[in-house]
Amino acid sequence: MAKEFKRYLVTSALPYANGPVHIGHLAGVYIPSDIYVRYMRLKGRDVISICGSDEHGVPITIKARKEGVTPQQIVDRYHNIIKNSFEGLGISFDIYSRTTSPTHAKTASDFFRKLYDEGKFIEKSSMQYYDEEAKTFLADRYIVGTCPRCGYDRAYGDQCEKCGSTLSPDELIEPHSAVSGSVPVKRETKHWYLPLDKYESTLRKWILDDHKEWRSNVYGQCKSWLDGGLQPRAVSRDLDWGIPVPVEGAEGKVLYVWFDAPIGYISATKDLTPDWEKYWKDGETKLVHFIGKDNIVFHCIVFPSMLMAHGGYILPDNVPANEFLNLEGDKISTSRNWAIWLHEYLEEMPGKEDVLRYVLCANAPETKDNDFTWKDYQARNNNELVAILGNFVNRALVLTKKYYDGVVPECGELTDYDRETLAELSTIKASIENNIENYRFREALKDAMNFARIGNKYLADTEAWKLIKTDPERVKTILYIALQITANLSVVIEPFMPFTAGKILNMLDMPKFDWERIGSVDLIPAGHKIGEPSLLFEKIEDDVIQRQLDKLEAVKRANAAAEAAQNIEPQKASLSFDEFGKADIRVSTILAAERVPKTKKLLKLSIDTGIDKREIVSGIAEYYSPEDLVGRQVLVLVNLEPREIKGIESRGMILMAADASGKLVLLQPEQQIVSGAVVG
Ligand code: B3M
Ligand code: ZN
Repeated sequence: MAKEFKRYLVTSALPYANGPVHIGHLAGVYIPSDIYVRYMRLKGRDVISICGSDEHGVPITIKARKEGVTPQQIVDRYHNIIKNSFEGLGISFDIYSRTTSPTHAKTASDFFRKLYDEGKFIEKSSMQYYDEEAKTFLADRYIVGTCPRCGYDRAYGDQCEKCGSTLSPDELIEPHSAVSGSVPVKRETKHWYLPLDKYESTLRKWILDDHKEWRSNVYGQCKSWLDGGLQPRAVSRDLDWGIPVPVEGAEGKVLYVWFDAPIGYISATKDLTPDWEKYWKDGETKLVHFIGKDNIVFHCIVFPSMLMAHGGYILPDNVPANEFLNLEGDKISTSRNWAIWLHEYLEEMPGKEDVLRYVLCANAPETKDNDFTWKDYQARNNNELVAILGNFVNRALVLTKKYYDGVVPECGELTDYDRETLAELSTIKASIENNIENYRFREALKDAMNFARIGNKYLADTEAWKLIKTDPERVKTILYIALQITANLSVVIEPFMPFTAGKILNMLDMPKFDWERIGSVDLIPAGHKIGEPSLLFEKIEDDVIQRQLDKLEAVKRANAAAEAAQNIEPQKASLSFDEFGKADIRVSTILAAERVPKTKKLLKLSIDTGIDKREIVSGIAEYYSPEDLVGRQVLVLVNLEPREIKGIESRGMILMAADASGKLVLLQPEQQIVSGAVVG
């Protein structure tokens, strides 16, 4: 069993306020952290859950520039959307703060100043990219170029989103400014650096020796950073959005967002409680950072180095970072709008908050990247939530209503089978605890669902509906036990599905139970009258899923069109009138069409060109069915030299263009014209 701490400080990565939250964020960070803290609260532990918006940094200023508004307007907008949508999903932070708060400005500024005063930084001038047109230094994402590792031509100065490599602006091939598009020059500028190398040996011991229990993805990433040798890291930027560097002669410079953001955890705690220091400075507090895998180095190496440089703070006990969640086989991407946005989900799927929480936990990318599909969402809802959990609770309550008018019957003598069933519940309790305390939330959820499986099996095996005629006394005990399992369920599923837990309690007409009472058989007393049963979950039909798939399909099309717009072919070499005049293009009518046997793409078309009737073989079978084509008018280059294709003499070419997805589209005269009319 894990060591008990006096109190628990749980942080969840601060989402950038440059866009809404999507299912990738939820599965990676916020669902696991919420399960963890809800469990801790049920255990009666002293726990606080900290989060807030990360409102500084280049992505926010870029978004503001694009929309022609101020960065403040951007962060105000998204802070509210994010905060409300978290609440809508039942994510139960004790505080959801923001890094533009006055408390944070002071905390981050003082933090920097203390390190500065104590000589913990290196001051260094270097040559950095400068945009002469926009008159600004180009930090991080303001500089774009080709990735030296994978060749992606829209990599940023700090990272390539295609291959995931961490980059520095100097590594980019053919760099240009994201502000003006111009080619930048190098200019000298001064910055402050935190010498991470000074903390390397302490970090090595702390992580590699003392925290071998960390997840292998986290441990492995830390090891490879440490083995590669740590370098001093700049903690300031030339930018006009952020917390000003609190030092003389630092005009136009702000704290690097990755210096200020993690301090945001501390300032949010200050805003939550005057007792904040005991959470951050007492060795008996367990600090846990929930993050996505792209944040590992900042939480395991950079922030701990900052805390050590400052002194007085505890270090995290664990950093359970998840891998990534993909969507329908594709990487989730904010810029390509390839995501399911939480605020939209809540609006489009009202009452289905727990379904999403369930699916994202059951399918959480804990040890490897995982895929979210709407079909899987539907199947898990229908086959697991409806068929197992909802079904059991409904049967227990409806039978109680039917046989006893909703009054909990007396428990008679227990059979061996009853005792075995109840014993299983206590075993599972220990397993859930062990799984949650070790950040294995998928396994913990399976355990919790096993309560419902056991309940279903118990009802099926004991067959109350048959016994009611022959042994009504026994049925009382059976339903008494079924109701106790239901009450137990309301506790074990609370961390995962708080809305459903609340509904069950409502139907039982009972207040919340203590976690430690899981496994008890006297949660609801005999004689208590339960409330009205109603269904916990409803089946999700195909049309609901299809609407979501159609929505994603539309995103795909829009992206393909945008991509195609970027890939328009340059104009070909110029052509004389004479040369053009040689091409004989005629309006023609399709008389018949059939597939060319043993091919996928080819159709044989009989064409009336007005001059004659002839055959043309065309590669459009994937886009048009033969019956669609008969009677249509098309444009045909009729004097192209004949070619034999699959044994058919094809005389001419039908004019077409490809749409954004590569699909071929026929070009048709705007109105009916006599076949043979000359085009030109
Ligand atoms: N905002 C990065 C991210 O959302 C960043 C996390 C900050 S946690 C201190 O991936
Ligand atoms: Zn790359």
